[in-house]
Amino acid sequence: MDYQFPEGFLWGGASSGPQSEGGSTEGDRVMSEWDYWFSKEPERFYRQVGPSVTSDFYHKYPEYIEKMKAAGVKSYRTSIQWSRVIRDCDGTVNEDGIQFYNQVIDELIRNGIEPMMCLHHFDLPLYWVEKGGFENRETAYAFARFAAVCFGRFGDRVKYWTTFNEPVIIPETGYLYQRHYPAVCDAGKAAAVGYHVQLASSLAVAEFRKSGCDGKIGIIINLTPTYCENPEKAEDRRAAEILDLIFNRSFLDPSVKGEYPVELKELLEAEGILPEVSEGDREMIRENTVDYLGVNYYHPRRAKARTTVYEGPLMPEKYYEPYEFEGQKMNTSRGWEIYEPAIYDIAMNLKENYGNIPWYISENGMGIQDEEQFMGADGMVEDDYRIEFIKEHLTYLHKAIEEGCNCFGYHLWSPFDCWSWTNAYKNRYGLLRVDIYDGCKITMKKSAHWFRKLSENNGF
Ligand code: BGP
Repeated sequence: MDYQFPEGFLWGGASSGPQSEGGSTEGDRVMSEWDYWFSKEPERFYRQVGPSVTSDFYHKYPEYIEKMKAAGVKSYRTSIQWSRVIRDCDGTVNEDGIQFYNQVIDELIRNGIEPMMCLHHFDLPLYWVEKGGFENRETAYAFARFAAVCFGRFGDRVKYWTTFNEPVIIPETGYLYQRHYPAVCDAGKAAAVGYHVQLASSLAVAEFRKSGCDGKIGIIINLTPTYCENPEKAEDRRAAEILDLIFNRSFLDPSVKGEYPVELKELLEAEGILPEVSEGDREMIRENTVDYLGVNYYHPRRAKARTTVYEGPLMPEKYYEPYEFEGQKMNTSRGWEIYEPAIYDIAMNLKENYGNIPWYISENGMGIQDEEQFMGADGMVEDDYRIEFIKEHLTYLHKAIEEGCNCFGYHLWSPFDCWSWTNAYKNRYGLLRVDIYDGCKITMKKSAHWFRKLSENNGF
């Protein structure tokens, strides 16, 4: 064994409620922003496939759990859909939704799989979208009430909680880059939304502390280490620093340290988009930091100083230009750079600048288009590229652990193929193949067999 991991290391899989469950109208679930957006603008979605079926986990969860276990998955990170558990703005609890998640949690535990529950994975119920979503501060308080219901109903068995998955994506893709609802470009709104999401997270942490649950509460942040083209050039370094502030430190600092970076405040102030802060907010954020972090890592960012004057609406692009270089590895299906050493850099940053907070990889993975082309005669997908991808990332993670970083698990996105926002089923990520158009038949890929050994041996 070349790479042995610490005892008790969690080898897991990550998915989310809206991307796996389907059963979108069952158990009296109400519409979420995704159901709504799809009903209005189906052309935005790859091959016009929406979120109503996804992987059909709602009906097939016992089979998924059994097969995940067979693939060596020891912990399963998913999300509780707010739209399944709470019916309206008044907070009416939907007992059918509670029963569904109770069954899932119990089934996971029965199979020796640790349930890890996230409370928001890009999916706001429509009734809060209609009130302005996170543009409206009220949504933050409603989120905390929903979180309190979940702690009360599931907190006796769920030990790992997280408030948000990739909170920066909410302002980034919904209010700047227009890939999520409401698909507008408005930096002022983006800043306010980001602030309210952080407030919502801190309010939920406060509810968790009050609940008396004996688990831990964290947040899942997608970290994109930012490298500049020429570290000798102050302007290039500055471009990378600004991106780091916007995309990484905007949630990392308040969630872990309880305060925003001064430089970020100055940047927003200079642009005239500093969000309104109400009395008591600062204390709420300062006093309710997280116990641990989930880190989603897919790709880095590459920045250099702008060579031309930026014109157009206020966007991060005002401050940088991306650069490419020879030998840059790409996942061409997804258009993301593959850069494994970044996982080590993330680990060292958390160790040195964030008090060596406990953390785990809550997502890392490789989506491949037309994956059936790699299917052997026996019908098994021979996904050696996925095995290599995992191994190469783990090599750097292992090095960081040897050097004292506090990482306690690795979760692959995803244990099974699932629906992927506007990309629908274009790219497949799973250890388990799901034949979406054949009753969601589930089969093991080569990587599932490999992952089982990885998990059994606690290394490779
Ligand atoms: C993360 C999200 C996941 C998942 C994953 C893969 O950012 O948390 O929900 O979708 O990325 O990305 P994609 O589905 O866009 O290919």
